[in-house]
Amino acid sequence: MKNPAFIFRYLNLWFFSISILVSCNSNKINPPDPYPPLPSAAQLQWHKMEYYGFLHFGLNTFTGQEWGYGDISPEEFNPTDFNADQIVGTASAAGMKGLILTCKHHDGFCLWPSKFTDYSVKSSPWKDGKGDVVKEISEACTKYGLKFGVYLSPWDRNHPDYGKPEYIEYYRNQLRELLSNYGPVFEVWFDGANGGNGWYGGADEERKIDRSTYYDWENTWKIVRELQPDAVIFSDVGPDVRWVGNENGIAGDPCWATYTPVTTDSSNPTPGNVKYQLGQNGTRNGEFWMPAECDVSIRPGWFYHEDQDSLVKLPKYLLDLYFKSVGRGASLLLNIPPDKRGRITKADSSNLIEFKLLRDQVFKTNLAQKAKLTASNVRGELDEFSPLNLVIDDPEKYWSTDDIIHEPELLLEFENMVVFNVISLQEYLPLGQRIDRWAFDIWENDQWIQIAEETSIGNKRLWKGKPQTTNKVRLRVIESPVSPAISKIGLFLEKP
Ligand code: FUL
Repeated sequence: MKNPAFIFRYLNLWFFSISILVSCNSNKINPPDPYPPLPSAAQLQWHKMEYYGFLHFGLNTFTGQEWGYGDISPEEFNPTDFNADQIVGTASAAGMKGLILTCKHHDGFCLWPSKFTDYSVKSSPWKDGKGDVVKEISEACTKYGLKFGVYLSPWDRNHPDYGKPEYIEYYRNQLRELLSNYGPVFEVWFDGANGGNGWYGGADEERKIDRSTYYDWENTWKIVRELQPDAVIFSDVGPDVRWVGNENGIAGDPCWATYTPVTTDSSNPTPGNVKYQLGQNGTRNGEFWMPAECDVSIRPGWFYHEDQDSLVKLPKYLLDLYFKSVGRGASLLLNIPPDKRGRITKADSSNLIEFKLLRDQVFKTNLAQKAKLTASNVRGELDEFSPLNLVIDDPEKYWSTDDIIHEPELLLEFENMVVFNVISLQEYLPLGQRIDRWAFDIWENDQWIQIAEETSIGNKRLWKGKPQTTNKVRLRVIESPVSPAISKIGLFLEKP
């Protein structure tokens, strides 16, 4: 019989070698370490939506105002032919993934029969005071497969207690009502306009509030977390989605998904109290994952006004906005206000559908799918991180490199010449926003010609230029603090 000490040593050595092998191997197959800050599960779901609609509807629709003072009688609210199916069906046909409804705008009028005020649809002649716009729109969203979101204006120019602590109680009660009774909500929209003159139950005066403390946002937002944990919270300062800092539908370039909100003084950044212009670009390596949303109206006003029927944004213009919002890693929140009937007008719906057809035309054929894809480096030389992942229909797959390779190249070779003028790139967001800068070359007259050099990618980067004819293109990551993780590449041709 062998010496037990020898057997023990032998076994030890054996285990040691196996563990080295396993650890080498697992080093290789591990995905890259995430590069924080990182998106939450709710933010990742929201990123996928990219394009959704806004519905501004209420007393202003009937009075021609944009910011009602809070003194208009609920009797004025009387849509003659309200049709939630027509509104939501139009948004659905336009390719929108959700709708956010102004359940209460600054005038304080509620589109649902709130238990906490009479200043609502229940005091209107519409459906003899038995109607509920929030219910009808949210149910139609479920029917058409759209997500539903709510806008509850923090500023209320009707409420007698606005400016006092009692109003916060009222506001939170309303928030609870909306988040409890109308099914799943994907986004809760908190506006930054608050405080100023108003009716305030007849006081008819100016009421200023301390924007950094009055709403005690931390605790108000807790209600959203509690009642709708899958929803994202939008405001000038997120915490999940930030205002892009303008109402033109255009993100900055670059537009980082990360952001550190700051104020001009030492106060706490809150909605209405932040250097909002910084939201356009965000903050590279900022403190929070807080991507931008670009809100814009299809018309000059947020509410429907008949005299703006000839000023509806044109399909080509909307496509341009799409490139400058979604194409810069942000989302596009396009307002389509129902008219006095309670329907989307013809002018708006035909431009929306035309805009959808334009997008379909551009993104129908991804030429990159015809290419042979090779990369200067593939993480661990494993299929799991292969560049082939860039053209398959699986959002969980991506191309990545070994940890020490930060600036790799990707080659796309075609059997025949291709013509494209749009490049689309997407990063694999669960691992953070990793890439700082990239360039794109085409092969022409036996040499590489650079056609693009850009910065942020994030959820999506769309580049558009002149039509390029070639049989070989190259993506170069030229600045990145870590190994990149890219999930999609697209080459498209937008026809003139
Ligand atoms: C702004 C509001 O004051 C406008 O009326 C509109 O609702 C827009 C979306 O947000 O801050």
